[in-house]
Amino acid sequence: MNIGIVCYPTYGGSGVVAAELGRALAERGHRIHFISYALPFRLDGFIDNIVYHEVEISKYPLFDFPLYTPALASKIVEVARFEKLDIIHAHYAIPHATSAYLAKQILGDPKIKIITTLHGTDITLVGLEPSFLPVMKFSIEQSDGVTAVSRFLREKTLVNYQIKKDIQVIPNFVDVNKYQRIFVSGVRKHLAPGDEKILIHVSNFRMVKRVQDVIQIFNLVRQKIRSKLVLVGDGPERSSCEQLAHELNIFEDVIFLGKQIELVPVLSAADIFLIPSQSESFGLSALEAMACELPVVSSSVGGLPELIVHGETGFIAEIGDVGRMAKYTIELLTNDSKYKLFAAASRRRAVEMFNTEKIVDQYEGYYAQVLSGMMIA
Ligand code: GMT
Repeated sequence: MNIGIVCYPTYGGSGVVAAELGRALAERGHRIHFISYALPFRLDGFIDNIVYHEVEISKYPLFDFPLYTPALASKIVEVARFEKLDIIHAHYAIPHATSAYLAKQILGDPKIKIITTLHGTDITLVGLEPSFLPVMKFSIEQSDGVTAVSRFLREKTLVNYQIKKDIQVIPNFVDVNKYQRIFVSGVRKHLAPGDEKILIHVSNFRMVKRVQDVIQIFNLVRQKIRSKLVLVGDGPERSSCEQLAHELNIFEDVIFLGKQIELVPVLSAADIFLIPSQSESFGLSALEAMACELPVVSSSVGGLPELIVHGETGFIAEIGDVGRMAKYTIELLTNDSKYKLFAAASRRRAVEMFNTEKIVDQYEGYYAQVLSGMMIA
């Protein structure tokens, strides 16, 4: 198949999923055309069957705001015509599903199908703003196929947008060969020179991630267990998190690593992954941690309970209940045999339920279904 993948190129779950899906499909012999304003960050180097098409945005003085939606639509039209695309797969609905719809109208070819994959904040946060809602609802309804990364997100979409459409749940996935616990000499020693336990969190430091809760959990844990907190990523809340670590007088034990391209060595050095989010449609970062044998302690929101099995691969607590999350973390870190069971179960669940091959099979099957027109309206 010839598939156009439209996605955000920056750090963040939806871009990662789009890039890894494109890579896996290319390995299966499909011809993949990435369409974005920059090269997706996981796609460096030459990869057979993958081509990148950059969207150029004109900076005419009259335009106070960049006109990305029409520029993207024009690029999709161009790529679809020249490369004879069968499918345009939009990851993250805003504005990709809208540009794809516009492109399809211009192309006027009913054989080209649009599939939109909903990732989370496109539905739960940004898309609900009155300035976007009618366009979002319309763009989702007009897609030939729609997938969501969790059952939670499917339900939210149907209810919030009052859409009567069959939405297929296809969960996120992880390359379990790449994401596995490795020993990298020096990383653990560097992060925890006194052989302390290591708690880790990876995110884009947006409000929705509640990184302050991560610090509060750590503050309670370190009163009982010699430990360090490693924070990976960057974003709007980083400064206030640094401030909080200072206020709590624990800054020396909190290591802000900033953005990291290679996560496996850092995850492999850690003991527990924390994700106390306010909203999380799936939690790809938690899945990557599980593949590296990390038990996860999380909030009970969104798609997290579909990923984490409470009492088996980790623990789940009410949103904001830092005391309980700290208690669970301490319980795991002070009971070695329990910890080993949880670590092994995390890896097993990632391998059995969320490995790349299994989930890419589901996407391929869904593409075939949409192309054959066998969709429920
Ligand atoms: O919140 C993020 O980490 C970024 C955001 C994105 O679009 O890149 O992530 C969303 O999509 C990811 C991939 O499907 C999911 O794993 C995240 O749970 C989801 N984020 C939220 O729902 C807040």
